[in-house]
Amino acid sequence: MKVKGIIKILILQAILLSCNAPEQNKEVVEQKAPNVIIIYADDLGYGDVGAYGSTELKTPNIDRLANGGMRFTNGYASSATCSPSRYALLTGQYPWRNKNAKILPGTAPLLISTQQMTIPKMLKQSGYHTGIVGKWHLGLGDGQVDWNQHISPGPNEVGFDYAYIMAATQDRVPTVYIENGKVVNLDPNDPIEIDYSKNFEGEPTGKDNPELLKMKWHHGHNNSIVNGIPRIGFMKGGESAKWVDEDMADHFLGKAQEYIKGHKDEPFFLYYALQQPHVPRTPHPRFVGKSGMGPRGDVIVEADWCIGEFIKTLETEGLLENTLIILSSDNGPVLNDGYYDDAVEKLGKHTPAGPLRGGKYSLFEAGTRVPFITYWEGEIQPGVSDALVSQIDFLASLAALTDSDVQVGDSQNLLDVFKGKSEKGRDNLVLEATSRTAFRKGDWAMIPPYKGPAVIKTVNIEIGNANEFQLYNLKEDIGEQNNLAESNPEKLEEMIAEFESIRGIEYKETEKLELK
Ligand code: NG6
Ligand code: CA
Repeated sequence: MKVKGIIKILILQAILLSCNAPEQNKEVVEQKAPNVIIIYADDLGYGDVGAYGSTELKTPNIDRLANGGMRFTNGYASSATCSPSRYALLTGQYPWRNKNAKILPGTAPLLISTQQMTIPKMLKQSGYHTGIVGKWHLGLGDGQVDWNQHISPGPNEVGFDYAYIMAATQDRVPTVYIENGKVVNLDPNDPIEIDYSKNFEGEPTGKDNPELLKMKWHHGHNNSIVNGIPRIGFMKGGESAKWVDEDMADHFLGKAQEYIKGHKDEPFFLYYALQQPHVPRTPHPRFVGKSGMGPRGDVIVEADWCIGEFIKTLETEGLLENTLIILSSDNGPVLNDGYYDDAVEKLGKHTPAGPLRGGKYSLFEAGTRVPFITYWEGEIQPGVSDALVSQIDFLASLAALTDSDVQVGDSQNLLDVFKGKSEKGRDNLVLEATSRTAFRKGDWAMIPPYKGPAVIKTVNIEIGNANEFQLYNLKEDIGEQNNLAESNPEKLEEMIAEFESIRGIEYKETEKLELK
């Protein structure tokens, strides 16, 4: 059924029925176009979820979605870091097409052009109300933001009717919530100043004032101190607007619940971008100690609880049967990402990457292959799919769902795959990690040679750099242990040729990034 058509009919019916009995109105509401919700975790690994094999860490609410919907075993984020993945998710464009699509500081200008097509823009055209609650990390303003004025352009200018966000990450300043371009609870007599290059005179820092810290930094993260946690970047003022880290999960959950309650009578799109389990990991006290794995495990338990509460709200509002829920993560897992928080020490037998090699920042599979679930009560039958799918495909697929004619280059319409009606996913996919790219096609993964260290020592993750080509058969060797580049030159040639043609480069020109 055509959604625009449905909406027109509904408006007509609503006018005709407006003076009739409430029962008839209810019927109208039930017929409305399906709501779309993307729940997006931050740094949640392929192996961090029960339905994906975790036995040590329990995620019953994510499992409920996975086991009651489609669970994808070959579902990918577009990048092994946050901003590029989020850019690709919302725009349907590969992040490597945009040279600025890198991990952004809190002062970065808006990464998405206001001219670009995005999921919320497209859905708005089809009559949806659109909202974002949670982590943004796609830049704000034009590079010269005054945090005390209306901040723009931002999410509202790229398609979101409603935005309640943190600007960048929990470890970056400004550590405040921003609602539709305005810092929440800001006292005009205590203006916010932000600088990523130098401190404000007299302000303590993580580096110089260890006595003020309740969480210690391991690498980076030694600039301004907020709530006893040292951050990236310097901040002054805005005392009354600062978030309470331990309350953030509840806070975003509350806003997400408010949003769906407030928009249940019209088709809506909600991008609910959780901040967990990214650093600094600050579980609410009621989750402390719940996982036995320290804060990283505890915030995953907390995130799972939030998802459960959120689903309950959909249920009690009668929305579950008319809502497509997509759940995924922006990149793979990392343990020590810059703070001493026992993530390594208390890991025990848990394997955040599952059987995959690498993690966040990596061109190996664990960088980008993530939990990937679609759920729609009554519409999607429970199942497991091995089809190759990417978050970049949401735009074209949601366009198909809502009968929009919007098309964006890299995004493919995989609606039938996401609904479990087809196993035919993408033919191939370019993977990105810290400005390097690799190629997945069929069962094969190919990583070109890159200079730089094989392991980022601070985070202890193998990122895929090597002097030679790497070629892995993921069906036989999901852990990428057996490099077949030499023994299978034909396959290698084929992969390189296709990779080059999609990337529009010749292999010799591939940037060889020096990593620090
Ligand atoms: C890195 C940070 C890391 C994390 C990451 C962004 C340091 C040393 N490391 O630069 O802690 O914030 O950026 O993560 O500062 S992401 O998931 O948002 O991409
Ligand atoms: Ca992330």
